Amino acid sequence: MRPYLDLLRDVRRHGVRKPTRAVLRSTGEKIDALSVFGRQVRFDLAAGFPLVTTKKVAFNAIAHELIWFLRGSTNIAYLREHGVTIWDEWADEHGELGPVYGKQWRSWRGADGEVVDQVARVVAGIRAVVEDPAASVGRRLIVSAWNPAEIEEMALPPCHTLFQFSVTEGRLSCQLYQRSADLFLGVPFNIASYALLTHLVAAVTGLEAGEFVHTFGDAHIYTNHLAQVDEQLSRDPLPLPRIEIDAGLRDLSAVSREQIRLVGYRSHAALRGEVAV
Ligand code: UFP
Repeated sequence: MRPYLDLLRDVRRHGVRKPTRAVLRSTGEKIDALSVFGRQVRFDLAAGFPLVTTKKVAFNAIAHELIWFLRGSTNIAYLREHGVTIWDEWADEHGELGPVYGKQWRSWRGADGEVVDQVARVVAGIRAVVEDPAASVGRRLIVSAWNPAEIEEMALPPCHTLFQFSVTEGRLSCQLYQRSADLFLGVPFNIASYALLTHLVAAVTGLEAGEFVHTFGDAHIYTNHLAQVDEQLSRDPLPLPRIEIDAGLRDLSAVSREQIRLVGYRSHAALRGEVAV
């Protein structure tokens, strides 16, 4: 997890202190962040599954959230059933979040009423590239969650905004553009989520997982997380775990938690930090 820790150190040292719109829920206090604009890190997925080891990260919540996105859901009922609370703060009294990731990924509404399943299209596109490396979709394998016409209706404008796949010599790579990144609390989740997505898409298209490339807009550390970040940076990373995907997986809409196994995850102790909302 060196690339993540190097980025954390970079922003801790060189981030510019800025006011933000975020407040601490406990006190209502406005919170500043140390911030940089524009960074990129990359993870070779053959070298291990990039789950942060310098603190304990809740992989189960990450896996369930991704399954929930892939089902196209925007209601927290599925997450609640599985004890995942990460979206609770944003949901209305019926558990609805508005047209967030699941809606945009699986049923983007076009201007003429056409409904676009971006995930199904991208999987079909990857299969076309496997058949023919010169297929016209090869450099167009994109899923966008940033739907400008629907941003106002979303509980939170998408942080992980757009991702692109690339097929090279039997390996599937994925690059994410993340417009805004809470490096201490959000990013360990985001890295693991997209690494897992890359493994899942590779599994249903008969490819090996290649690289996960993570590109950032505003990458920041909230000032209420500085002590935890310093503690984390004092810890030595441990060997990475592996991920195993059930060989029978065919349909991304029907992935179950049991088809995903995290093997050999060892980490330092959890580090708590209050989320800025
Ligand atoms: N954030 C992440 N990753 C996520 C997510 C949110 O880092 O997956 F949903 C953080 C980034 C930022 C805040 O600190 O949440 C969103 O605030 P804003 O919309 O002002 O960028």
